[in-house]
Amino acid sequence: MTKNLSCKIIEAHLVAGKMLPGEEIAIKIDQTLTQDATGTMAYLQFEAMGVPRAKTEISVSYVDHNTLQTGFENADDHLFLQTIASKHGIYFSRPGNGICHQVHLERFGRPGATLLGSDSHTPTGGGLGMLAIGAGGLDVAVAMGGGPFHLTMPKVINIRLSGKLNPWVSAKDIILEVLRRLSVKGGVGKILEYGGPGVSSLSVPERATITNMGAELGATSSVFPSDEATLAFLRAQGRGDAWQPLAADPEAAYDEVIDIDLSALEPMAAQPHSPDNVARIKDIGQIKVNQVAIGSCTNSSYTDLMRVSSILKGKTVHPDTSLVISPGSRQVFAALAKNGALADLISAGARILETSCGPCIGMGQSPCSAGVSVRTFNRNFEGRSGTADAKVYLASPEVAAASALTGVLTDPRELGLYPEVSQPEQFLTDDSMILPPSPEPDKVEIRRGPNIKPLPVPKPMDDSLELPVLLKTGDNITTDHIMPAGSKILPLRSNIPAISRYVFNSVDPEFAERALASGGGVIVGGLNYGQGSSREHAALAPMYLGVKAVVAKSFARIHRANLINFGILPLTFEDEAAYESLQQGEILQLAGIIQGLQSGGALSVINKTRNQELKLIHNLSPREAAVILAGGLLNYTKQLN
Ligand code: MIC
Ligand code: SF4
Repeated sequence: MTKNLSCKIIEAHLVAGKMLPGEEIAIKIDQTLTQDATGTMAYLQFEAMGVPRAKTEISVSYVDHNTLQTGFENADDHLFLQTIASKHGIYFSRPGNGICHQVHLERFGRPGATLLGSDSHTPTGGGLGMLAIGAGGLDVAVAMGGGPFHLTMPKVINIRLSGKLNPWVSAKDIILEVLRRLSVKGGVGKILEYGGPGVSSLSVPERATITNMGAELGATSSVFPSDEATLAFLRAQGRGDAWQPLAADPEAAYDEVIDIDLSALEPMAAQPHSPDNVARIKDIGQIKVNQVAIGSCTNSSYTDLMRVSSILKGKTVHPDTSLVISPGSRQVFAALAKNGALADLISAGARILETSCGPCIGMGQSPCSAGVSVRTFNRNFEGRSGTADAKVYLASPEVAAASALTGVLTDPRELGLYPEVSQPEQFLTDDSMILPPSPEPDKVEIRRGPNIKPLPVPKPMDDSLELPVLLKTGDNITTDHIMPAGSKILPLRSNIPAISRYVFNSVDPEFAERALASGGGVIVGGLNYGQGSSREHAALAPMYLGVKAVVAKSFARIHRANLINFGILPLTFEDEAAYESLQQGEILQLAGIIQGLQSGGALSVINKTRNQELKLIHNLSPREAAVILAGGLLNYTKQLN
């Protein structure tokens, strides 16, 4: 039988279930990654499971998010992460070594492997032909302990690329085109598998820009074949032996095919406040730009930054525009320093930041009030930059660099000749900032600063509940709405009682107080509830405040899984019209929950305020229902052992 590439990788790792779209399957995980903002919880959970050493082929703990040390919290968390990694057989990538996805691509990823990461942009690894999936920290902890990863078997969509990109049009424009066509909900329940004659012209870092932003479509993963370009990249990393060729069989079947002619694409941007609000730069027009930020796990490879430096060389950024650059990895940073490109960037007036997520997650460099910021990043959700009324446009490094020079949003084709930049034969590899685990784990003492608070664990689900609707939201609520990030709140990631005070802070600052005062409740959401990040804090903190169920029109994949992992019921409406009538403050009565969950299907709920029946669907697999009833995945896993 002819098979597509995604099914081949899944089949080679299948532990349970049937590979039919919509069915629950379980796959073996070869590699894991965590970053610091989700990692502290993931390792506390791993520790609670009592497994002495990670059982994967390789597990890596990165520090890249919380690097602005404005108090003791982040530094304490780094020490905790370093020591717990050393003790439990996990590699530790030190702060300053780079953004997890970029470094993992450079140093650890391999075609054909499965990678589970506690960050939604883990599918970046798909650029190398691996099946890389983002998940909550608890799922990653289970995978480190040797457990399989459960997911709904996705549909596989073939994105067939033909033609070749024109000068000044780049990988970012390809994924912006996919977002324009499919929207931020368009990838839910799907793997986007790239193929076609256009693939061979794209390097691994370009492919990684595309798979990275598959997260913005809500896709389970995105994957490219492994070919000569993959081999060239791995050889340049001194890892040619990790290569194997991988591709879909000729005539492989797909659930859907989408054609994109690369030669027809033009420079584009995603306009505020959604990554799918895409238009051509020439149609958006020359709006004034206050800030340009270049970097993030989407666009900070060697070739991206070399192109930026060639564009800026010998010129000066516009006097009204601030340009900040954060290289994606120490490898990239060192190469720019060595070949003089860094000097060109500095001379042009760029403000150079350390290699980390930085402004992408609001860790500094917030734009001015009502400012326009053009960013090479992947998310432009309202307020994420740290400035509530800023307007963020997502665009390629070429558009960003051109706009930094002119001070207005600029189609880079106006700049003339496109600078030729190629991938080096050999990257500057140096793994001295990646610490291997200790050969004497018994001697390692785990350092726990006062910021590390014990992990709250939910109670088993009650059979009946009577709860108020604490909040009603619209469509496409992001995890940045539910659990905001930024330099003030991120340092509290290992302190759930403290961080829970900020749940829904930008939507309704009184939410946390109201939830605590009512002893818990229900959240009502629209379509694609919980899109965006993998942060399990968006489930863990509401759980701490007493949220027992979220009733929404539909859910984003990772957030739904996180709700279940922390014992919160994700419910949908049998009839979406019921969403309209449900209001904040109304009291819902759920009865016969245990039987309702075990028997599958619908739950009967009474809206006591209106004295009306409400039909809600749970769609939980038997395993998921058992997890909820046990009070979350940690309790469930303990019950099994
Ligand atoms: C993000 O881009 O939103 C983050 C910060 O990387 C998150 C993870 C987190 O919240 O820690 C993600 O994408 O999963
Ligand atoms: Fe970091 Fe931004 Fe990438 Fe998230 S999207 S991992 S915050 S660079």
